[in-house]
Parts: sequence; structure tokens; C-alpha cells
Amino acid sequence: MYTLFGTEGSGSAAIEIALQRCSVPFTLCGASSWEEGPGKEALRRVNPLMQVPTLVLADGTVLTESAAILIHLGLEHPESGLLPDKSAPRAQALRALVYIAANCYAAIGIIDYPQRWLASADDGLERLLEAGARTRLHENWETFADLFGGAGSWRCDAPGAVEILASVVTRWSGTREHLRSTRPDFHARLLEVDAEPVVNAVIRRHWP
Ligand SMILES: N[C@@H](CCC(=O)N[C@@H](CS)C(=O)NCC(=O)O)C(=O)O
Repeated sequence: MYTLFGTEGSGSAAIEIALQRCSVPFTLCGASSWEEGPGKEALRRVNPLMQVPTLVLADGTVLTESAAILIHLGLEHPESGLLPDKSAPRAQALRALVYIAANCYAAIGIIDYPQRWLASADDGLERLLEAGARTRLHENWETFADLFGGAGSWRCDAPGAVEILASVVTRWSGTREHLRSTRPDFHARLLEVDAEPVVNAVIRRHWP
């Protein structure tokens, strides 16, 4: 039995979808750094960064970092199709997952908490940093669409780890709106991923 720490509208949605794709039972523990309650203290005990998603495995091993969690689930449950079977497409999937984590999810952390990246409090600098990170985030998604989002490699009918993480992480900081105008074909593919039944059920609960 897995325990997933997360909350509505957060990155834990991607791991919920993946766990369902693996057909494994899991318990949800409502928690985040921005919500008070018992979940917050439980999250602090397993993840000192207090970020979600955090997944605790049956033997108590703690897994953080969305890309690592998705890769682990894909390797443990090959029948889930979270990762491609063949070596070359699997290598690209790993590249795409780490790309999202390093170049997109990290930028969202700057947009949400610019003060963490400044040596002292400065409202003006915070606003500049946030605006710069947002621009960079949108550019990074354009590059993602060009590198990984082509019709040939994108799996809308049976979304894998890459499609699932992209579907969730594009929901923040104006990314979907940006992609709708700059990369309309890729935006349409994201909507197809959203419509897949397993993805759709989780997405609707997180973003009613
Ligand atoms: N590197 C982490 C980032 C996770 C992350 O930033 N999660 C957000 C919620 S979507 C969070 O918990 N932020 C709270 C905080 O940083 O205090 C990952 O890829 O999973």
C-alpha cells in the first residue's frame, strides 16, 4: 500500500493518475506546506522540503520529486505503460520527464515563492523575478512542445508518465493560455490527454 501526500490543484494529481494506471491501492494524505493541519506535520516528517507530491512506499521508503516517482512507478509496473518498453523512446521519455522537472516545475517554484530566491526582502525585485521566471517558463514549454510534443511521439489515448506530468504542470502560471496561442497543435494534444478517462476523473476533482 502506498501513501500519497498531496492536495487539490497540486502536482500530486499526476501521481494519483499514475497510481491508478498501475492499478495499485493507495491512501491519500491531505497535506501541503500552505495548509495547516495534521497532514502538514506528517508531511514535514517525511519530506523536509514539505513539497507535494511525496509518496511513501509499502516498506516506508520515501520518494519525492515527481519525475523520480513516475519513473519508479513505470519501472515497478511495466504493464502500466507509464514508460515506453523500447530503449530509444524510453530514453526520450526520461529526458522529457527530467526536462519538465528541471525547466518548468522549478520555474513555478520561483513564481510562487520569489522571496526564497532573494537574499533579502524586496517587493520590486520579487515582482521582477516572478515576471522573468514566468516568461522563461512559457519559453521552456514552447521548447518542450517542439522537442517532445509532436504527433508521432505523443500518446493521447494511453497517456504515459510524460503526458500525465505535462497535463498537470501546464495548468499553472498561465501556461495553457500561452500555449493555446503559441503552440496550438500541442495545446490540442494536451486537451486530448485531459479527456482520457483516468486522467479526466482525477483532473476534474483537482480542478473542478
Ligand atoms: N521538485 C518537486 C517540486 C514539487 C513542488 O514544488 N510542489 C509544490 C506543489 S505543486 C509544493 O509543494 N510547493 C510548496 C512549497 O514549496 O512550499 C517535484 O518535481 O515534484
